[in-house]
Amino acid sequence: IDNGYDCWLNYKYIEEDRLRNSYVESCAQITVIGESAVMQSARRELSLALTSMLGKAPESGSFPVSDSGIVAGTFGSSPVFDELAREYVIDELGDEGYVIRAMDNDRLYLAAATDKGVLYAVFHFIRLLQTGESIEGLRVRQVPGNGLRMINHWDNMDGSIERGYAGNSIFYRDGEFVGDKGRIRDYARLLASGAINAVSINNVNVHQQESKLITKQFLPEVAIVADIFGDYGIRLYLSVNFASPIEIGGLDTADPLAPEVSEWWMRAARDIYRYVPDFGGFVVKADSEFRPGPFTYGRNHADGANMIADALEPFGGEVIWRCFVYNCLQDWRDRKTDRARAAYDHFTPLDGQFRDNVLLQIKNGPMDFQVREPVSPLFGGLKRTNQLLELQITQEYTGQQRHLCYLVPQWKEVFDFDTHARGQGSTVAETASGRLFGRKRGGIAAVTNIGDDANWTGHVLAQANWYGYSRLAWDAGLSSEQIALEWIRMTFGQEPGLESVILEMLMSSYGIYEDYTAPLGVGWMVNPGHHYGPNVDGYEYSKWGTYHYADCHGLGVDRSIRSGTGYAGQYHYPVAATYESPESCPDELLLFFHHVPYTHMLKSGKTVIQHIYDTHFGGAERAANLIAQWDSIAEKIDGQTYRETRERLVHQAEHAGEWRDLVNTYFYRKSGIADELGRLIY
Ligand code: GCW
Repeated sequence: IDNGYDCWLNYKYIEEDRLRNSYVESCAQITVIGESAVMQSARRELSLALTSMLGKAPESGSFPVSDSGIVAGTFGSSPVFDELAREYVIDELGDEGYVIRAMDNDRLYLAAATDKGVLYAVFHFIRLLQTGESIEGLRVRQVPGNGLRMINHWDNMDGSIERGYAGNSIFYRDGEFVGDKGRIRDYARLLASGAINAVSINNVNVHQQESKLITKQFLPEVAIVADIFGDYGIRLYLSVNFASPIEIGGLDTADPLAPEVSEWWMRAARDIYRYVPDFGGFVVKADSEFRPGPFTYGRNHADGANMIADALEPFGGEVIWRCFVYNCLQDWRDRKTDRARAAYDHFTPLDGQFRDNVLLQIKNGPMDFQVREPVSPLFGGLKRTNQLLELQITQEYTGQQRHLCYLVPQWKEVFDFDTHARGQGSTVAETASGRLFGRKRGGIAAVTNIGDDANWTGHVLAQANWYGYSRLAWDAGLSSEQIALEWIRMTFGQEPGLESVILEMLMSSYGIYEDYTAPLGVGWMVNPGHHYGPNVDGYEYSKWGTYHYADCHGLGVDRSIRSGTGYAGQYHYPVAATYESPESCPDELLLFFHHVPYTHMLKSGKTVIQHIYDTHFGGAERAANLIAQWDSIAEKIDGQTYRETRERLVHQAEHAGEWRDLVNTYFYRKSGIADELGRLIY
């Protein structure tokens, strides 16, 4: 059945004769040189893809290779690559870059410095066929924009997933690893097709059972899973509990400066590497939302991270230390404390103090994956510390995979944001990768949106976010449209009529979602706890301390230097100046930075209150239109996918109406200002 299980790797038969025939000849024979596990994965994949798309199994070529066909391997593995090796500077391709070249006669070379690079070349080549590209005279050279391209899981061992909206964990059930690991292998394959090279497999909130993942009780199973990922060039990481020395080690302290604590971590590291020689390292959430951390002992985060990093260093492991550290219980009378400031205030004073094998993982915004936030000023703030940009693929605040929300455009804005840390052009893509300040380690991580649902993501169209994330992680310069198009063609086949409709749905969806939810960057108007559905005052009067300060005069948070929390001052000039004044602050972030009256005039020429009404009426209407768009391609999509997706779109349309009514009604009654167009507001 075609229920989305294989996602974009379903390798549909290419119906169009001309196109298929244009591939057949070059692909009749394949030679993949090398027997490592990664090379075997590459060979298996290439043969599977060609057999299925071209309707004929390729012959496996032997060595020395015949005149035509595909030859894949590492540069040193055969003299056939010598000419290529002379042409390309192999050092510049690095460990993961690759080339694809049509050369002499009808040969196609897929070559790289390492096996992993060859695997990526294979997936790239397959993608060209899936998307109907010409392979004549191919000349591809690819080098990843980010060294670390990671997926984070928030899976718990009871099988649940924190902020998961697509079923249960594919790794665990009832406190144990799952027995049948077939699905994990399928997953590794999908990740490798997007050149993901790292995965952490348990929640950053590390509970009791999960704390034991680094002990002999679970390490044999961890090793099996690590091997599966290893076959696809992916390194495995675990989230650890900072208080492990107490919780599982029987010590009475986890003080990072206590010798018995660092000895404990060294022993733990030794054990892990005995089972998993290629273990990636630890992800740590410390002193955050009630998790233990160095603050308990009066130490700072460099003390904490470095101590653990030292334990992993001899084995080549690294510590990914999260910067999501803030006071989550801010008193409403306190107008100076600002959650948005927290990460920068905690971590910039420590810049330069972290070990080389520590990366600080920084959420894209200063708050928490809202539909609209400014980019975290920590990206331009840290100069002598490795960084990792953290995104959230799982749609916690963006519709929980019941609403359609293609997030690639949002992520593009993050990558393109100019921090001005070293003058113009200091984009997040440059800082996070490490390039801007010449750091060797850097990259990007994202919280996955998959679970054990048959189609992995619940909403089939949410697969585009998963796919899109990996493509951007490789090359942040790709456009949202191109990524969407690739995904559509690979997933649904090459069908022009279908393509334009789904493309339009995806590309409009982020704007639609933003329109009917919290306005102008203020965020947080959701139900506390599960974060789904409208609740304007949900957080306003809770203990969590995230505010919009709406009253009868106006709304928004004053984060200016002059009269507010000073958050705007965490950016470099001229960004700080732009945000500082309501006149220059971009409309979409106005309420994040300023408290203004409802009659404040936006750059768009509308008042804030009229903007709220217009976007909410418009957004809900456009959400409802998504159903008709989907229906227009009903015949071109398999029945199950069509129906399941339609159900979600219907729900979204209704729910968007609820958002519209709740938000409009709230602000109408608060402000007492009527809608200029006299539409129905309760
Ligand atoms: O967004 C919040 C989520 C928590 C999450 C936390 C974090 C894993 O609501 O569920 O905890 O962020 O990123 O640590």
